[in-house]
Amino acid sequence: MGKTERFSVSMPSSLLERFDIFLREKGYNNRSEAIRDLIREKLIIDKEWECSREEVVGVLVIVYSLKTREISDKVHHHQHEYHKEIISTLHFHIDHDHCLEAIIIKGNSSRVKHIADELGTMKGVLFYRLIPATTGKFA
Ligand code: NI
Repeated sequence: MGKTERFSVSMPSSLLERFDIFLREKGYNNRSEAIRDLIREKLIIDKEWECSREEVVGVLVIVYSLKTREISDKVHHHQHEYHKEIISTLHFHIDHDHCLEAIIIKGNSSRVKHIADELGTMKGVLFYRLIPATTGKFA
């Protein structure tokens, strides 16, 4: 880490109260540590992932309902189409009718996003979120 600088921040006290609750819940020792992490995440990690010319890795989480006809087969076949990019899939049976999958995708960021959007917007998929993963080497 290079030189450290101090600055002051103004915000409504109601927002600061919520921030302090967040700190306690997450186990941060002080506000500076939490602010540094939030800024790193927003400015550096997301940006690094988006702009990287190298391969990136993302974890796509999807939840789907088995009540949608042939959804399992469709989700499964779709992943075979991207077998070069999809490294691994964890399948979890949430309850009688719902499955969750955590799908690890590797490639350039636009390709990873494209694959995630295709899977996430399939009929019967109730929830999807792509988590950009990074080594944080520029943070
Ligand atoms: Ni299942």
